[in-house]
Amino acid sequence: MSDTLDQLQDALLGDVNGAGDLDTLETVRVAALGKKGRITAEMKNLGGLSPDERKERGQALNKIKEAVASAINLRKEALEDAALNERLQAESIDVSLPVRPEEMGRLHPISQTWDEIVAIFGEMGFTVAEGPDIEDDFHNFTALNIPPEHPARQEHDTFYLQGEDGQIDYEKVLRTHTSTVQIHTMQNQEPPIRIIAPGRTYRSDSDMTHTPMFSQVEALVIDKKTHFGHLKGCLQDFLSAYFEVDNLPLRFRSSYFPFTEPSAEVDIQCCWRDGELVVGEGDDWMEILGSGMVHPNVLRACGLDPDEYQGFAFGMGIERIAMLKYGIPDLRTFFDADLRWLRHYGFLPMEAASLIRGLSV
Ligand code: 2NM
Repeated sequence: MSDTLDQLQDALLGDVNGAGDLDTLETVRVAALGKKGRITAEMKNLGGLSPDERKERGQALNKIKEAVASAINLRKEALEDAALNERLQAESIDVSLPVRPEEMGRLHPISQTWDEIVAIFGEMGFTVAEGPDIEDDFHNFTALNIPPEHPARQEHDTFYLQGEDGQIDYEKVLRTHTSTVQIHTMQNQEPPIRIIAPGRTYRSDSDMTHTPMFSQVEALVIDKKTHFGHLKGCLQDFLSAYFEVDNLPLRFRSSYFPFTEPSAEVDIQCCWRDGELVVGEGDDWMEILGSGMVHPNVLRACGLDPDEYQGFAFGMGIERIAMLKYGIPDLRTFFDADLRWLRHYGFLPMEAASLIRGLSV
């Protein structure tokens, strides 16, 4: 290859590698390989040469052409990579920036209250248990010491499902309480047991203070020596934490449930001030939940020996304790799916319940 062709190749490669952007590179490509480019011009000159010279110089020019073309491709890739990186740099977003406030959704008060309950009992060593919404007669009634013909069955306003023949199937009920989950747990798990069962429950009842679907949380503790004092301590700790009142005064009133003996309803101290409920002060009492020592018949129905094991249980309505804590006056509004209501009573996702940050902000 002659000096001049070497110089031509060096000059063209120098131009290619010196191109600082894609536009410049394209100009360089046209100047070398385009119709009026320098290599193209050299090719045109081959016609005036002897056959031997033409062959030799033609091959040399082809090599230069290939070298320049592949150098252009390499340079193009490098410039495109650089351009992409520059764009990614410019487009990077700070994911720690707050969400635009006007687009923030809200947690429903039931979700918030549910999370608070789970956080408090979680800290106390309880785990969350769940079960199906559709249950059989045994889990919803019989195992809970509510035999057929027991008046409590009427009081529960039970929803039964239809069987395939279109008749009521008394073996398929929408659970009227989450005690069904406690029954499953006692059947399937060796004590010690320490669970809460939050979930949806159903009763055919609808007025100012009742909705056909509502949420409950029930708790169950079973061990060899679990006694009423443990129940009192557990409720004292839970209710004080939930209502954020140190040593919230409680009152245990003797009561009756088929599934517990003895049974007690629990009231919290409160008073009304400017039309608002104040918890932990004054001389009024507000009923908050039902509780008791699990009835020996219930233990037996689940395959536990009442001479070996005993324990306590309690249950409360989640909507009800949400209304009391957050001043929501009407139960039925929980289920209206009214966005204005949700904006007012709902919670920002970042305020999610935890015992570390405090329950409510
Ligand atoms: C309540 C009140 C008192 C309760 C009992 C049981 C079970 F399955 F262990 F027997 N679970 N929940 C119970 C006891 C529920 O709700 C007002």
